[in-house]
Amino acid sequence: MRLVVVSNRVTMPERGEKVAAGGLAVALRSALEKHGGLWFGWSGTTSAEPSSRVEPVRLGNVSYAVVDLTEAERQSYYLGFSNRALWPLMHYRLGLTDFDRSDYAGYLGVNRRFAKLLVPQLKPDDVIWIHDYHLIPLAAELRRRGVTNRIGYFHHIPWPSAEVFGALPFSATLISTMTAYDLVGMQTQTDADNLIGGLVALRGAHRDGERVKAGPRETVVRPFPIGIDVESFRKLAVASVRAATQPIRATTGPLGGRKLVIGVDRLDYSKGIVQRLEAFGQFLRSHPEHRGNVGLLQIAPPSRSDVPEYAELDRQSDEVAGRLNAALGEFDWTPIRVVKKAYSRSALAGFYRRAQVGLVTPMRDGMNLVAKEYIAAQNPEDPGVLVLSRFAGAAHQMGEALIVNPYDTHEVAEAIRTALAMPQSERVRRFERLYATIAASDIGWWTSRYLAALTGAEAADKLAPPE
Ligand code: ADQ
Repeated sequence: MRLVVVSNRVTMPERGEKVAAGGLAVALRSALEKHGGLWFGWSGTTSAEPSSRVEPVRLGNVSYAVVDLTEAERQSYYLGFSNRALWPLMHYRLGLTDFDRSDYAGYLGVNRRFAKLLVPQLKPDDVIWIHDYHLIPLAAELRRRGVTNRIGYFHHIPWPSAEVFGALPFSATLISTMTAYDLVGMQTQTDADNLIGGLVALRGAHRDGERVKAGPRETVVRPFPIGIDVESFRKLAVASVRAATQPIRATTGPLGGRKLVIGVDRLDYSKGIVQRLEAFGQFLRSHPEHRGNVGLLQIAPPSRSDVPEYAELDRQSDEVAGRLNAALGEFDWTPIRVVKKAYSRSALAGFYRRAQVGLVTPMRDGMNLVAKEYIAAQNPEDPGVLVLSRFAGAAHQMGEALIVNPYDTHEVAEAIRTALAMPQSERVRRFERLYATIAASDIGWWTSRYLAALTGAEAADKLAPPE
């Protein structure tokens, strides 16, 4: 078999594009190298004319085929329907959803064009693996053009209940395109149940366990919780903890004596950054004995800055951090540092290892890889404590973290206090279980388990997620 991966963005090594070590792009690339394959998607750039054909570039065992979008397509398909309608909707933020019919038309148009350009590249025994919400209708478009290959989809973000999803105009039409897939992978069982529930409620589909049928094809919907490359991230953390100490002195004090609480997220409203800053302020107000002894380092590189809701969040996080620092800081201690830039994997790994508390408190998140990275980076003899939102997919696997409701500022504040006071023996006990879980379901396990299910190579009972 040959593997064909389709994703919104394609990172091409020959363009010198950086791929996060251990990240999804690396895992997909290594699966492609193993099987030999094609990676198809948007180049990330726009051009005046839409691409009318693609010319794959072969590098080693993998060919890359990229399509340029027009600026109008970037606006409607990417910024508009994907990121102002589907993203907030899938994260249960109906109030932020901006539905525009012309954006929806642009979204369908790009999916149609992707299908048209991909079909001539396909071979009869190709297995096609499509990624994420930008490309939901792609399999239906490929089927319309006569493609009968196995086609799988993985949804990286949450899938809401039918009640929420049904608020989207054309929701029944869009959800029914999911039945063009042979296999749909979700991050959690809840997401899988929500999608199946939506197909039953909005399309009258028939459900039999993980199998759902609304037309000629039966689709399997199953959770495949995504992981990280635990072993290489652990090594990175060991190697870079010393180098990380110098740049974070501003938060930990000149002698490094202060404790460090860390948050790392793309600047996105789903990540609960503003609520987290408020919770840290609440913690310092309720427990003044900690003032001067602990600092929060929030790393938050801006993303999707062209979308107005993201620009507003940028402003809001500055405002809240400034207000709390002015109210609670001292001449020699700044409680919160917000740093809005991306760091190398090794710098991040070192920061995680230096932090006594990892604060991962999204309001809603598909999985959240930062939770797994934080655990992978810890020193097993003296590990830090993970405070984790119950609304992150990761909470379904990582129950030994301190699980919190991110909407409850008081609860998050108390969890920070508990984490800072936790005895070493309990920290070690929790860490060991968490590490074992993320190591057993790392990124290599995820890729091979998904592909085994898609190609029908492994018996279903061998594919159960680890406890
Ligand atoms: P994201 O929403 O991007 O991913 P997440 O899973 O946390 O969220 O992954 C973010 C990645 O970016 C992590 O690897 C993190 O280390 C990195 N990162 C964050 N800030 C950084 C910084 N300042 N510098 C460098 N790197 C930084 C989507 C879904 C998630 C799902 C993933 C994978 O929203 O729920 O877990 O896909 O499926």
